[in-house]
Amino acid sequence: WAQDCLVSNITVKQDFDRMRYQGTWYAVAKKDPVGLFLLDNVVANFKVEEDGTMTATATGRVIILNNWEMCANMFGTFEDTEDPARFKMKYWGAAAYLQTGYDDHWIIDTDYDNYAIHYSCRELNVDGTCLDGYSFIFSRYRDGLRPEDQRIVTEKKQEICFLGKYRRVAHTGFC
Ligand code: ODT
Repeated sequence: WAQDCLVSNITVKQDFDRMRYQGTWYAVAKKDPVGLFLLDNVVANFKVEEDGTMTATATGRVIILNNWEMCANMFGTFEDTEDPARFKMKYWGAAAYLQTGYDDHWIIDTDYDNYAIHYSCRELNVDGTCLDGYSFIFSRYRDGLRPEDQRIVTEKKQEICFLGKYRRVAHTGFC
């Protein structure tokens, strides 16, 4: 099995169910993009609004203006695409000096009750591989993934060509 690492060949969760995805997810690992923003203590909360739109809030420790450490309160709305697991995420912060953006937001895999693998490629290389992207591994539990979920997560990290590029996301109670 030869891996081409083309972003267009990356597969996502089949029949993604946004209702079951709702609620709290703790980031346990992250592959950073260029100019990383969320450092650690990252917790996301997903919700489906009355009109069916998926939205989320997230908090996390950030360092802004080179030196100022704070908890960022972030908001996101997710635009649907033809694929139920591929969204465009519009995001902004509670304060104007926080990051804003418009990123791909793909749910690579989840079992809804324990683990989730998120992926976003911000910039492609000319050959169709990812030049600048980020990914979060989420757990329903603050203390991390269950051993039985680790195998599948490792497999998926490899499939999205980010294996070995993740760091652990600590939960210290800062946020
Ligand atoms: O931290 C980085 O380096 C890049 C990611 C910044 C995006 C933060 C946007 C948060 C918007 C609200 C919550 C959404 C939950 C998203 C889950 C995963 C992707 C951020």
